[in-house]
Amino acid sequence: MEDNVKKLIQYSAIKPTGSLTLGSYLGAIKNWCGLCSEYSSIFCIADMHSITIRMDPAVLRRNTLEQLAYYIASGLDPEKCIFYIQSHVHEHAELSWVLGCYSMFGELSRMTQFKDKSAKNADNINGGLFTYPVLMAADILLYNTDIVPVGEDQRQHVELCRDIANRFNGVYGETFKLPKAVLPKVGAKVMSLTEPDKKMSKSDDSDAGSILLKDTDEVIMRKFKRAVTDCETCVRFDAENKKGVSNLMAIYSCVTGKSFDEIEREFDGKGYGVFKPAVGEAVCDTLRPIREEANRILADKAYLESVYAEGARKASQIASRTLSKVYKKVGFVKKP
Ligand code: ATP
Ligand code: LTN
Repeated sequence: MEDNVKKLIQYSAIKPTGSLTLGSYLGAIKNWCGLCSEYSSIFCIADMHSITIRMDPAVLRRNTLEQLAYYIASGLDPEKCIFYIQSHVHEHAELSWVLGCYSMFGELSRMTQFKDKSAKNADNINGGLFTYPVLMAADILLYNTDIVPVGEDQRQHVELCRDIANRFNGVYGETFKLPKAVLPKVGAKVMSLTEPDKKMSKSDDSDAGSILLKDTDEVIMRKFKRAVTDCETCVRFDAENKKGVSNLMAIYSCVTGKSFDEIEREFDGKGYGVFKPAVGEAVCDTLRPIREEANRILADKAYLESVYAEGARKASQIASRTLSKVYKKVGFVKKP
């Protein structure tokens, strides 16, 4: 019965530029899991987006498989979701070209991620970095996506995707659905443990501020014990003046489900020497089963291959329909 009711579609992706972090998990993957029962779910490993920075080919290949293993280990079910690797579905590159012709130089120049990454990689400000959001719009629009669960940093790209889709629809008539970004209430921007005014990121030069999903309990505990706080001793949420502590509270809230009030009460009079290891332990308890399951899945290459082969087949079916519609609308002669 339930299968006859057409569900709305959630679509998201992560680029395999490094090992997934607690930020990617709390900001994106955890939210995907929660939405799975309500939405048809499609999750991509955006390997094409990864080469906007220089990647060692062997590392990119390893990260790609590792990321798929972590998707599954986090609780996403390959029987119910489509998982695929972006470069396996050629329609992404093709729709991206078309959408590039409906994206404006000015709007692409204004993207915060482009400005940040350009400043960070001043010797490699390539065309791919600039048109990155166009490929991302193609990813989303190929699948008639309704919602895109992402972290705060990707909100701007989803907004741009809507603008591009709207512009195209304005010229050619209703073609694309307009997708909406969906952010978690807490955890949409997990900050670095060592520099709490910077986002926790998988491509950071040093990983001292980032918790990697593959970190052992020991490493996780060490990183939390060294987390930057402030010179007070009270556990109180104040995102302006107590960035480090507020970030730790947000993490603790995400992994325990406790509210900020409850957390303040729990650590009343206890100080950071008690608070920081408690956050570390709660994070270990959340990540340990995921890490163990990911390692088990990663050892079974044949299983992983069957998942991404089947995913590419299903994704291509949907993507090719959308691309044909677009090619027709813009006036390309149908291939005999
Ligand atoms: P990179 O360092 O290569 O730019 P990243 O670590 O910033 O990568 P992405 O691959 O860009 O992570 O993001 C994957 C998903 O996780 C996106 O939806 C993004 O919004 C979310 N995300 C990443 N980092 C965080 C974070 N620190 N807090 C919340 N969400 C995050
Ligand atoms: N740019 C995103 C990754 C990404 C994505 C997408 C997210 C690529 N294509 C489509 C949502 C929908 C990032 O996390 N940096």
